Amino acid sequence: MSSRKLFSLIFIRKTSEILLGLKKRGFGKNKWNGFGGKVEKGESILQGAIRELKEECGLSAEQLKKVGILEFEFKGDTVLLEVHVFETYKYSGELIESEEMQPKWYNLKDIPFKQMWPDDEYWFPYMLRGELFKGYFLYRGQDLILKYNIETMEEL
Ligand code: 6OG
Repeated sequence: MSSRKLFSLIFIRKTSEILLGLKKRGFGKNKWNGFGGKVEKGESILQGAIRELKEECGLSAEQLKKVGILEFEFKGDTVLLEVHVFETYKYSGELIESEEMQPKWYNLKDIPFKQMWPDDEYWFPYMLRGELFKGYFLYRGQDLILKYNIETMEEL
């Protein structure tokens, strides 16, 4: 029996920059990623996304748009991660470093893929082109992608 865990992943955008956070602890430690985390019981995925963004970098998102859904499996592990990816160009509040994340704006030309989850290099181009996407990745450990598939979607 496999079980599914729901996560949010949020990217704040400017025309030529994207806000990433260096994860300081836990799953994905020392990798740059968007902000986000587990969706808790009793909240929607969107509510979870807004909560995590605020907790991890101090910003309040307005008009979060869902741009992708990613599924991750790890060989030998029955848990399937379902990650809902959001972006927004509209936000308020003051950017802060939290116990979990050290935020930094990156120019779109300088995204640090070598210090990110290996899957990001595959699906970021869809997000940056403004296409909606669904992706599936099978990992062995946390560094090697054994199999993957990405498709563009009309709607999510
Ligand atoms: P917490 O452990 O902080 O949530 N996440 C991934 N993001 C990418 N780009 N690739 C992966 O490949 C990921 N697996 C998980 C979802 C973990 C955060 O990390 C994301 C959450 O935003 C395996 O609660």
